[in-house]
Amino acid sequence: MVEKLQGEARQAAVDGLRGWIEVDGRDAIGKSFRFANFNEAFAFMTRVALKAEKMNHHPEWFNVYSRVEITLSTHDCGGLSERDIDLARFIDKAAPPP
Ligand code: HBI
Repeated sequence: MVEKLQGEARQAAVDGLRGWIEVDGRDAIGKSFRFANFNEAFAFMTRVALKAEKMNHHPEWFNVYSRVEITLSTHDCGGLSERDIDLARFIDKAAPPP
């Protein structure tokens, strides 16, 4: 069973990330990414998808052309877990700097 991050541990974990914000109305974090074009956006999504499969932990996401919006939450615990934090860190590394 995955442990849900709560209280100060949750706050510290989210504060340690770069630009991830609380999602309204649910226990999740989100971030929006913008790329030069669809090709760059999809290459990024491919890097994240391969990592997600390896982790068996998957993002919720939405893509239109060069924009990718990502929500991270752990369904198995009904909230945020260390898996979301790990995936968020990877995602930030997988996105070329603006
Ligand atoms: N991805 N975000 C997220 N949260 C989960 O709880 C999760 C997942 N991918 C696979 C997965 N859980 C499996 O453990 C099964 O629950 C499908």
